[in-house]
Amino acid sequence: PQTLKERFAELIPLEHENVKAIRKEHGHKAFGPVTVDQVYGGMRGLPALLWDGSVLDAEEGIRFRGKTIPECQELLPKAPGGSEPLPEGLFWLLLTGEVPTVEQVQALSADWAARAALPSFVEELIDACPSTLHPMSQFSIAVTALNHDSAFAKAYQDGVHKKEYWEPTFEDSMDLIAKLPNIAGRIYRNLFGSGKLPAIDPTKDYSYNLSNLLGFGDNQAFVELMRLYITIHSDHEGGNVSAHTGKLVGSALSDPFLAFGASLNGLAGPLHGLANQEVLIWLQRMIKQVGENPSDDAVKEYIWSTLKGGQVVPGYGHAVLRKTDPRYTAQREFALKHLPNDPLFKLVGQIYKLVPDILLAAGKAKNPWPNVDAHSGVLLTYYGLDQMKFYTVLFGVSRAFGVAAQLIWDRALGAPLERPKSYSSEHLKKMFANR
Ligand code: AMX
Repeated sequence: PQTLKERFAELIPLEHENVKAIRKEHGHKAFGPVTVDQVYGGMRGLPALLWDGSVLDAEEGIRFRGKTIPECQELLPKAPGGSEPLPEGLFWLLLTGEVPTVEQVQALSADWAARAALPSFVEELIDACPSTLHPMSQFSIAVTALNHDSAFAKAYQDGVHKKEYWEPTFEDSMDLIAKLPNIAGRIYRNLFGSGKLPAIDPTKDYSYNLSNLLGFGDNQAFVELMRLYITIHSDHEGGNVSAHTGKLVGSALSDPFLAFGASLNGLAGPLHGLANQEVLIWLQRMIKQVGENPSDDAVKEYIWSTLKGGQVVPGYGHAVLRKTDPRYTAQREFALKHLPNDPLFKLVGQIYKLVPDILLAAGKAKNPWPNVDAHSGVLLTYYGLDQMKFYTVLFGVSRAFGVAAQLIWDRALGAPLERPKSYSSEHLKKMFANR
């Protein structure tokens, strides 16, 4: 069967034509006004980026190449005996817009397994990190260091033609994704696990190998969780901090390792990917304060105390979404299937009933509903991965899929250096004084 690289190469000229036609017909048209408030307000709602893998609708949530999460769960190839989509298939979908065959997905699993080994100096770098260094910082260090062997950086130094940028970017992106399980597994074992890191099994899929490196390879349900987890965390259109950072840094022709290392540093912030860690810390504090089976009133009081303390309720709210995140719903359904009676899952369900009304009553958050991070930690905890400092690393493994797919397209389409215009407050005052 055709490889991903062969299929992608066929799509490049078609997409060049597509973009040319769009720009010819619509290039001069305006989205609407840009307000001064948007400049001060974190550019919320500002249309400014091209991102092909996924688009986020405020009400409906994410679609990967036009497909909802339930559609991906139905259409993408599964592992033998599994019912969750293989992230390999999702990567194919993100890059090509097409659903791959089972054989194509198997070939991708084998390709990634073959690329998975880390340079020994990167292993030593990870091993040299103090156990007090946050796993996300260790992750970022390791990914950045992979730039040592970047095909893109080398090709650029060798004077590669612009038209060929996509090819070493594709190779680097495949290497990047392939090496993440060994990085994540090594960090996890150094910090929390015991025993030697097992070898990658070249006959198994990516999520099995990741699970096995973390010490959960024997647990079929955990492996299934990883397949779902990596699929749903992969991409959330282009404006979120990790995706946008990767695209921005890549636009300077920094290679995919440097670009994605930067993404990880953004993902490590508590308002973005670190929220999955924060949710678990918040839940544990709640249990300590109100006990294991708290009344609704006790939970409400705890939520209010968070808000009154000038803190956010982690896992709730979103910059774009205005309804319950379908990534939350997918994880809730997984929990209903695999751990319906888990006390922590029940607590998360109880909180889901109480937080939105409180956030609405508090009157600030534009979206009172849960996002992806409100649920992921509870599932991991159930299977014994209860070291919450590690949670954002798993988010990072997944986010590489979305960022890498766009980096490859950006280099294939000759995306220019990003350079928006900024103003000082003094300048803005003068500009708008008489308008
Ligand atoms: N708890 C308390 N206050 C909240 C809140 C929450 N969950 N969500 C929003 N607010 C507050 C904001 O802090 C802001 O307060 P301010 O006016 O005093 O600055 C006000 O409501 C308006 O904010 P907004 O327009 O609704 O949200 P935003 O687009 O500025 O921010 C987000 C979005 C996600 C950062 C915010 O909802 C938040 O902090 N949520 C909690 C952290 C979290 O779960 N992050 C993960 C998001 C998903 C992800 O990236 N992984």
